[in-house]
Amino acid sequence: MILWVSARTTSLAARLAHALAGAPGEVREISLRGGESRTPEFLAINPKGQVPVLQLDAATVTETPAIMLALSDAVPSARLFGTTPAQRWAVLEWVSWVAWTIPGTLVPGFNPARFGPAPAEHAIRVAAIARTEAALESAVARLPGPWAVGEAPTAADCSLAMLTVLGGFLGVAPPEALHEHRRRLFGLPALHPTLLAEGFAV
Ligand SMILES: N[C@@H](CCC(=O)N[C@@H](CS)C(=O)NCC(=O)O)C(=O)O
Repeated sequence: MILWVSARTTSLAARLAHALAGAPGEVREISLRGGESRTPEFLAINPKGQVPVLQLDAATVTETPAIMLALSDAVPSARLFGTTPAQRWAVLEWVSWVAWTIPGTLVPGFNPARFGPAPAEHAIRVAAIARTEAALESAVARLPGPWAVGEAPTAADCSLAMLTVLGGFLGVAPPEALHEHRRRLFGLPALHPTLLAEGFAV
């Protein structure tokens, strides 16, 4: 399998899940700033021109929730979606919520010019920051314990940690419980090579 990513983007969640699962294959990084998601070669892999993308022998999978499921199917022993049907639904709920929250809540803050005329840009950014803070607080209220679902880290934790990283890029510090949650996840030795490759100190 090949997982295509770009450092410090939403692809971090899938990349963390890939590492958490100890999935085989390789991770290939492209530079979005360098326009590498728009090359004919990359568009042939993902016509949407986005990362993450997971290339398997059987299929090419895009969209983070689907990639998380494919990783879980590839390495069932990693239990990326927990151990029971209810846990599977709960993990998918978290992963989907994070995937939806990014464009609906954070993205206008990163690129306000796309969402309104120049005089409105500051207000768009301020509103995005407020929505991000509210989203993170709502996640704290739903966090049942050390991990998002069950007694062990799952794909849900990878998505949640990625959300706090992106929030940080907007200048939103995670609430203490999410900061602690991310520290717990990032403390797992299996994730350290990935974190180093993404430029985090471990
Ligand atoms: N819905 C997709 C969103 C993926 C996405 O937005 N990827 C961005 C990176 S943050 C991207 O590749 N953008 C292409 C570009 O900026 O050229 C998912 O959940 O995987």
